[in-house]
Parts: sequence; C-alpha cells; structure tokens
Amino acid sequence: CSRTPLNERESLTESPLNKKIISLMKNKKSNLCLAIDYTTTEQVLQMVELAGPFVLAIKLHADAITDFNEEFTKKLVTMANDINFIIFEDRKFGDTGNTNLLQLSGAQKIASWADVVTVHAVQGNDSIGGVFRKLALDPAYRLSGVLLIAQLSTKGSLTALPGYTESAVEIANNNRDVVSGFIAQTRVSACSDLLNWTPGVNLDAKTDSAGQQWRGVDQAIDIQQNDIVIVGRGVTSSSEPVQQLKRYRQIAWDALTKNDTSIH
Ligand code: UP6
Repeated sequence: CSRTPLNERESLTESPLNKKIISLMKNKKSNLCLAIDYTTTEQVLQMVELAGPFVLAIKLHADAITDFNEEFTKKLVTMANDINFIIFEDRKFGDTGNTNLLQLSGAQKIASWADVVTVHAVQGNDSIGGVFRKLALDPAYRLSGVLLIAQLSTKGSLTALPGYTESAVEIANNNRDVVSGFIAQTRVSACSDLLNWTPGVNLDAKTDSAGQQWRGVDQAIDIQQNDIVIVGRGVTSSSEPVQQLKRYRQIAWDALTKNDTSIH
C-alpha cells in the first residue's frame, strides 16, 4: 500500500498535531505550506496576510529575520489562530538534548510560538524522544510536534547514504506521539498516519544554482507520494504571489485527493 486515505489517518493518528493538520487540510482544501524566506518582519507579515487563506502552514527561518522580536511572534500567533494555519519553524535542530532545550526556550522562544519544528535525525533517538517530547506534550508551550528530516532536497546530500532514511523512520516509529511526520523527497512512511512534507517544489524552475533541486507537484505528490508540498520562491519571488498561491494550492490538492476516496 502507499498513501493511507486522509480520513483513516485522521482517526488512526497518535499525534494530536496530525489530527489538527488533517482537519485543517480538509477544511481549507489545502496541502500547501508556504516557505517565507524574507529577512524583515514587515515583509513576512505582509506575505502571511496574503497567503493565510490558501495555505495549511507557514514555514519560517526565524534566524534569517533581521528584526525578529516578540511583537512579531505575537502577531503571527494571532493571525494563525484567526486565519487557521500551522506555524512551522524550520530550525533543523541537530545537537545534544540540552542544547536543543536551550534553543527551543532561549532567545527566540521557539517552543512558545511554533506548532512544529524540524529536527535532524542525525542526533539520534534519545535526544529527539527526550526534550522534544517534554515540550511538545507540555500545554504551556504551543509546540506540539516535530518533523524528522529523512531526506534533504539538496544535490549530493548525505541523507542519501545507505540506511540513513530507514534510521529516521525507525526513530519516528519509536516516538509516534511527538513525531508527526517527515521532511522527505519520496514517501518514506507507507501505510501510516505520519505525514510526508516535501520541499524542493517549483513549477517554473529546476535549480537555483546554490544546490537546490526543484521538481513539479505531479512528481512530488503523484509519483513520489508525499502529502504536503513546501513551496518557497515559486510564490515569494513572483510578482503575482496570490495567483501563484491559488495555482499551487489547486494543483497540489487535486494531486493529493484524486485517488483518495475518503474525501470525495
Ligand atoms: N528546505 C529545502 N530542502 C530540504 C529541507 N528544507 O528546500 O531538504 C527548505 C529551505 C527553504 C524551503 O530551507 O526554506 O524549504 C524551500 O524554498 P524554495 O522553494 O524557495 O527553495
């Protein structure tokens, strides 16, 4: 089997975050995550306002925003609650458990405003299962799950070494209450409730001359069987971002749902 129908996954999942994500996907008819890689809070918030109605999630790199501050995260959380989207901080944590904890709760207070963060599988089971579970299950924090990086989209990535992706899947299976899915190129969790989020998607370009490899939505969703597409510059570098948002959202949702009898 390949992709489990969405309704089935919604009832099977052990991750409260996935319940929320799948319900949002169905309500908004969107499996589109927008990567907003701008460097000022003003630019980011303007794009969030435009994109909010069309997306399932907004993905940020907080450490790329030059004037990052608490007022910004307050506004972002208010918008996420009002417009209904998931706040995704793509921090790609990869250190000791203690350092992860300092970074999650330290200067940027990531665990207080992000619903989900990315974590490199390279740090191993205990580091992931310990600190991330502790914060994700604590209602004092907004954080409620992590995505394990099983495969990177960049040319020559070492995640392609034999056994790496399989080990990431094993870590996820050992921590199903806190790991809500993967960052991957090709589906890595057949027959399961775990969600596969895939970056490296662009309908109009193939590479950025800095190692990124893009492919289309059909390849990412239909052939490689991912669930959620992460699109960045395909939208954010366009002069008509709303048109692009509508375009990516429609193509991605059609590709995801065309064989899913549970939502027709
Ligand atoms: N991202 C990738 N590839 C990965 C993991 N993460 O591109 O394997 C992230 C990038 C960027 C976004 O950090 O924020 O997804 C892709 O944006 P783009 O479409 O503009 O390349």
